[in-house]
Amino acid sequence: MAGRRQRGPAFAAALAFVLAAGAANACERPQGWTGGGKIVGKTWTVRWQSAPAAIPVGAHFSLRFRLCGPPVARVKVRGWMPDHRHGMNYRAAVTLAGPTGAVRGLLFHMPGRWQLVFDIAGAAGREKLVAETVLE
Ligand SMILES: [Cu+2]
Repeated sequence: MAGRRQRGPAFAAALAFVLAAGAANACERPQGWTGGGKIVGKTWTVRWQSAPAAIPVGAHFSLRFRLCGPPVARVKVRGWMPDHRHGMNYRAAVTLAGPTGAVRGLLFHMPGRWQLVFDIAGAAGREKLVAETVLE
């Protein structure tokens, strides 16, 4: 296949560059975690996993996450519906223990496109990491 043949030395070199550049942000999936997601930002990368694994509509769910990057001082997690320009009706509680954390009290109250937003702050600056999901 032509497509496969094109993945020659140039592709390998590009991949090696990406891997080297991203080494600090490789952010391995914590042991025992399945599913969930990974959001790569400029300063931080977050691995997250929800419980239950399939985010429900109209029921509380929780998250755990691990941040890779410089030390973190504060993390806020919220939901946002970009098409409707509203967030959740609840404020989630984040507990942070070093680079890992847990979020309780998330509730996406209607079907549609939701963003899961991590607002991260530390001495290195601030960053917003966003994952998107569509709930039916
Ligand atoms: Cu909405």
